[in-house]
Amino acid sequence: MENIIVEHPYNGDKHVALIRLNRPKVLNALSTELMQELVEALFDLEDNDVVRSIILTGNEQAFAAGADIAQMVEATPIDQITDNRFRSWQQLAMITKPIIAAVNGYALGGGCELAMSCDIMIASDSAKFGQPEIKIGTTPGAGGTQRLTRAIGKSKAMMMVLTGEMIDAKTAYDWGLVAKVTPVKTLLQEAYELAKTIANRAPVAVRLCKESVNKAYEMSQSDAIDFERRNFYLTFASRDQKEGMRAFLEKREPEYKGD
Ligand code: DAK
Repeated sequence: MENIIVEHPYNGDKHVALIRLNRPKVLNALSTELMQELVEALFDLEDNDVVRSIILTGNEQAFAAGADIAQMVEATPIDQITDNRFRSWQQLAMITKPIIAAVNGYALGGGCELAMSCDIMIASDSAKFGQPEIKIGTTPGAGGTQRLTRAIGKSKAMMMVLTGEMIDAKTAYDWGLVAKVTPVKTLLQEAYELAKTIANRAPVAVRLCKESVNKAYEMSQSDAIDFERRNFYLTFASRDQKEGMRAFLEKREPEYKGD
């Protein structure tokens, strides 16, 4: 992998993996190659039975400053259709394990869209979020107008998308875009604590929770509540549900095996 670094086990923990976007000279601009490597790494971790949660991060300057403008500038619409760039973005949604975006520095354009595609976003107090595509004569193209609007509401999303201006981490927190803001120095430690906590939960239930929460965006509320209830019933087919409830009644810690 040339454009990303995968650390697994992370922090000596076999249940947690970290992927670092690694094109520092161009603020981690998301080239086609980087996106392909990212999806390949995520599928490897998805298929690795011991991995239970994944952290996605960049460096102190940038999570990612967007898609690679140098790669796009002269593209025609047909180039963009035929090179199948969108496929990598669609494949992100196939990952069933929880992905935590740990954002330092810029998360702009596709970088903001990538962070929003993750399941939980935490940010350092240096983070800056924006959809600046309007400043370079285009529009968000990887879910920005949709995920941002659902996260922060129409008026604030319109303001960001139509002006292209950035918001800081505190604003992103106040508006509900990120779950937590930390000092730069402790961002990865906080991300790891979160990843470890999730990794200690019953993996099948974690997967079904992720599915159910995501349905809040895809279905009517009543259909999504039906979907959630079926997932609830389904957990009763797992040994981990029996273990979790028995452990509670026996006043001990559960030992989840993932089945
Ligand atoms: N692409 C390519 N290179 C980039 C880049 C980018 N997005 N962002 C920064 N760089 C490069 C700069 O060109 C510069 O390279 P050198 O000149 O050193 O060779 C280097 O990174 C450092 O950047 P700056 O010199 O500009 O650094 P500053 O601190 O002055 O400014 C900045 C930082 C983040 C404010 C600035 O670099 C900036 O405005 N960057 C562009 C941000 C942007 O417009 N992002 C949106 C791009 S459009 C889709 C999938 C994805 C997308 C769309 C469709 N489908 C699959 C359909 C996404 C689209 C986008 O993200």
